[in-house]
Amino acid sequence: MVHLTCEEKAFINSIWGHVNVEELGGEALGRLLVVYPWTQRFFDSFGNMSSPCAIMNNPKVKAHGKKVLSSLGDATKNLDDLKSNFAHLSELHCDKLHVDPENFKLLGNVLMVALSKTFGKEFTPEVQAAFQKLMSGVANALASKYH
Ligand code: HEG
Repeated sequence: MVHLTCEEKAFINSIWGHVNVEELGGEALGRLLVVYPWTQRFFDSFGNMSSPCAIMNNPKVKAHGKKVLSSLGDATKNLDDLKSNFAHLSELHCDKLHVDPENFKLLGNVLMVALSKTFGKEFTPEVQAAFQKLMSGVANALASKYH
């Protein structure tokens, strides 16, 4: 289980206060699909993903990215109990969507890049460290109902 310090929580909340979930979500999910192309198979209803440009401009990618990031935003309000926060989504990803939990870590990777691109200098190493910890907690929580 991860434990976030008060300072780490403050870093996360101050960045999150300036996040545009649609923009950052589209950037992160788009990068997931471009950088790790096998993840595209979960989204075969999303239409044109024939090139990086098509993926990054695909409105369904943006819409789904927004969904994912909004759910992360909810988690930032519940940082001490990520496991119960994500219990339902863990069941969904395991039983219905059959998403291999390894992919949650990949989403963490691309989110770091998207955050760095968006926040530039503000995304300092210690802010990144807080987000890495958050995403490792999220990945664990999302994997917790797998069987
Ligand atoms: Mg998942 C649906 C959150 C990673 C594949 N994901 C969803 C939904 C949420 C969510 C909130 C909508 C649930 C609903 O409709 O009730 N996902 C979420 C988070 C993370 C994540 C917070 C973070 C780490 N998801 C993730 C990854 C994949 C994936 C890495 C696959 C590579 N999610 C996935 C699929 C759906 C969702 C295929 C259903 C999409 C649809 O058809 O609407």
